[in-house]
Amino acid sequence: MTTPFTLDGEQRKWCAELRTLAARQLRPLAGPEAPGRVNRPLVRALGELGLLARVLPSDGPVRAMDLCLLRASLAQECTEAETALALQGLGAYPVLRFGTGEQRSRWLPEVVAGRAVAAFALSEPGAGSDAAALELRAAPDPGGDGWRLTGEKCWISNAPGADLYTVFARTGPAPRAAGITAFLVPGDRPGLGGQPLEMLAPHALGTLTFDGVPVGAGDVVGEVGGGFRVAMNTLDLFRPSVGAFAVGMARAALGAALAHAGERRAFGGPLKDLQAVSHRLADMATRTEAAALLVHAAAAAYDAGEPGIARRSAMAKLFATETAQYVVDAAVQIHGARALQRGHLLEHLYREVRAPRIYEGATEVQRTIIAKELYRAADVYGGE
Ligand code: COS
Repeated sequence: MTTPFTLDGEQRKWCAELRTLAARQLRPLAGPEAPGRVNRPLVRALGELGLLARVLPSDGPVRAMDLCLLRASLAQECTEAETALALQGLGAYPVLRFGTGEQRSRWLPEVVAGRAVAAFALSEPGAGSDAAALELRAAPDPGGDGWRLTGEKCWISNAPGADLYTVFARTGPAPRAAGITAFLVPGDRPGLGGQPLEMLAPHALGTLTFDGVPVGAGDVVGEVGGGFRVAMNTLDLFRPSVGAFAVGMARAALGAALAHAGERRAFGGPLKDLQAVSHRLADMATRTEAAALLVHAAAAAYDAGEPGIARRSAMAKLFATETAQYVVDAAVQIHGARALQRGHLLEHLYREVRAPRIYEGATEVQRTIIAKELYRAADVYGGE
């Protein structure tokens, strides 16, 4: 039976297939990489299995629900595969949605096949939550009709080893959001460098340095001065899917906690018979279910073109990432010391679950977005 609040049979079947695929074919490729090194065999496998084509379809709009089901299912079995998939989408979606025909035909088949690695370069040392404060300068090129990029990006996933970057830079004197333009910058452009960063995340992250990197009109993604909209539209799509990643991690942690509470005996019986444990498990399950519902609602609204997408996306990301932190932490507590041993699933999830509360807009940024919308439409808000 299907209701508006459950996945249909087809979706459930696809999720089960994705989990099997992730456990059998992707997890074996998810070995530890050197800091800053993109796991290219894993990205290629995502392409060969046709999963990247579901994220970046060539024959229709990107489906937020597909993206969310993919991310939640992969995350439940293999977070490395989940993140590699998501980063290809995040880096290349601006090209798919706003790029020129030439940009799309040059890059998207390569990204979808997993042969080219994409990255989304928005954050800077001085502009994280306040994205409109970014300072990377696109100055008119004195020797041509394009620009030269000068400055720095920081905490960029897949940097510095990606093949293409969607880069946000300041092209004019207009203040804040109005002066920003998005560019597609191939990784081999002269003047582009960067360093790996060792972060509490298993995927590659790094800095990018731009030393007069030349870009032309053919590299602009969207319109000159329209870069902030490109960034925000991209984040509107990807934020619920960060929530889906979190739901996948919460489900994995809940599954581990349930199994452990059933097997482990203490005080004369299995842990699950202790009320302190059973109530904790009930809370973990309830919050995970609520997070999944919010993620699915945001994705369905996105696909249906409903209004209020920024708010719905923000709510889904906020609630699901905070929930996953709670659930993973509770699962660790139920397991005790063994969960903190290097190599344990929960030790891995405990490290993985922290960053999504910060990237693609910290929890506090999501609250700001929700509150802004609330104040703007306070009269209609309660009516849904
Ligand atoms: N879709 C389309 N346009 C949007 C938008 C959205 N979701 N959100 C904002 N805009 C537009 C606004 O309409 C406004 O346009 P006009 O000036 O033409 O009216 C412009 O963008 C600026 O909007 P606003 O004044 O609301 O921007 P702020 O500087 O206050 O910043 C937040 C808004 C906080 C939402 C933004 O800075 C943000 O998302 N920060 C987090 C960044 C982030 O996620 N970084 C992670 C990088 S990827 S790991």
